[in-house]
Amino acid sequence: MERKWWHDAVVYQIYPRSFQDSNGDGIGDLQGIIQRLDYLEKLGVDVVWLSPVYRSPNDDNGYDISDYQDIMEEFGTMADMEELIAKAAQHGIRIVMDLVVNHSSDEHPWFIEAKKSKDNPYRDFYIWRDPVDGHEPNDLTASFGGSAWEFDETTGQYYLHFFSKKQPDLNWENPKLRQAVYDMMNFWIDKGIAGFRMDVIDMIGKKPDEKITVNGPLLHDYIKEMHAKTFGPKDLLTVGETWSANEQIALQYTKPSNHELSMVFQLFFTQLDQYPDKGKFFTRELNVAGIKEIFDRWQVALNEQSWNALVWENHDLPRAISEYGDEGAYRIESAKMLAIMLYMLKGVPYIYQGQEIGMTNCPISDVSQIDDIESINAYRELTQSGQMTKQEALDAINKKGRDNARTPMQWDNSANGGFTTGTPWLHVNPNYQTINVKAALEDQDSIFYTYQKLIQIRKQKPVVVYGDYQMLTQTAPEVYAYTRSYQGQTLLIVANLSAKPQMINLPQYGKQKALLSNYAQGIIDLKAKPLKPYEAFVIEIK
Ligand code: TEU
Ligand code: CA
Repeated sequence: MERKWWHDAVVYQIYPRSFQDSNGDGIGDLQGIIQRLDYLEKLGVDVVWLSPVYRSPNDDNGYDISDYQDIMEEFGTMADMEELIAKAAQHGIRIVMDLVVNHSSDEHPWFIEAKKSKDNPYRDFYIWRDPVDGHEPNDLTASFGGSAWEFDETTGQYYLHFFSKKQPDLNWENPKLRQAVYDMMNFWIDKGIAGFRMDVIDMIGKKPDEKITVNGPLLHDYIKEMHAKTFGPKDLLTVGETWSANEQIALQYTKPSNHELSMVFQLFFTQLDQYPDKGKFFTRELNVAGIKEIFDRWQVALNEQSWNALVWENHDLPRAISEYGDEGAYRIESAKMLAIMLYMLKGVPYIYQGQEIGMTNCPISDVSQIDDIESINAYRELTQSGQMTKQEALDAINKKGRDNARTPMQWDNSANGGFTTGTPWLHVNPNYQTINVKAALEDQDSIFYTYQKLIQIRKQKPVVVYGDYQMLTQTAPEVYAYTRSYQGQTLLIVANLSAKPQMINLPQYGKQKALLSNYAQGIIDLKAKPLKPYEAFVIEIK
């Protein structure tokens, strides 16, 4: 496969609202990110993916855009954005923007115009339908609860919104809308960004009358057109958020010969503690062995034909330690295991802010403490429908709610974790006193240095980026062991995914030293080697 600059890149996702406040208003901003570029360079990341920084009424914290070509006032100005791009480059860091074009904000001028009349030039930038027997056109529902159709009094029609009613879906069947999106993308490409993360891009081919919401018939045509008219002729990184993509569909998006995207996120592991036919707030015991099965399947499926995106956390997901590791006695060991297991696989690592210092979920005790519209609506729907008691709904939100990932970055043990000198827009996790960047940098055995070392190994050893992947099958279901091999060099990675002691028996590898481990290791004898809870290590086979 033709080599690309991003093949050996490491991406760090910043949720700007919660990263660093520079002016004391309690809200993170672009100047705050600029202040922290030294830290990102120390960690060793090459790319920063910024969650949306465009003008927005913040109904969905920036994923509802009212001006794609201007900066949200709370975050700063376009001059700040241009300064960030330039200063990041001085630190060897490129900026990837979040492309949110399945929908806009209802405060975008396009929608304000479209609402005025049925024959407004912008009417067909959105999806309008007549009532049927005085009701919604059909029973499509929105991700944040309720119907996907909102009635507009002015013109007596419904408009489609798969997220909040302040996020009207854009009509991709309209070539004028598509061209307006491409013009906006080229505006940002001309500013020197390095690519796009594409928000729910699997939805832009929707056919609402046939109730097709994802993977619509023209989806890949639209992406090929976008590729040709914007990033394709450039050497940019593009990654799709495609909840509905299995491995086969992922290949359709990402095989270079298809001229679509560089990568898509595999997010199936997020459902390992959920039911197949219920929403994310109905959870059950985590299927630990399923972690190995899913990651192995995607490694094998994409191996030589495409490129994986390796992710545990983002701004929508619970903290990985809380979900797949242990917040208690084994917090540090489990955090390191999750990093070693994931980031030695083949693909581009994506690290979400705070993951590298072992931040955890932040439970709340009252619904008034919730910020996220998804959780607020879910709490109301789950309790009013009688599906859950108030406590059960709070427990579910504490486990899977998106605010868990959005509490402010914990920089030190000063007030508000050093995030702001003002009142933070969202509560800071009280454990900032002990879990913070300052403490991590002062502790050579911290989770931070495991992440830094994993990135260093990736930079020093081409086997990590280009090596063939092979899972070892003769291990317990909750032990994930695999090799990476390239030009005569072999790495062996072993991870006990569970809180239980396990055993591995790999006599073929004899006695070896660990390149990296989450426990102190002497010489490791791979024959009948006991594994402690969450024990993980990387061995360079000699
Ligand atoms: O998320 C897509 C999405 O569907 C998520 O809301 C996810 O389904 C849910 O959080 C369960 O995990 C993208 C953005 O990442 C998210 O922040 C936005 O709210 C959403 O699209 C709308 O733009
Ligand atoms: Ca601020």
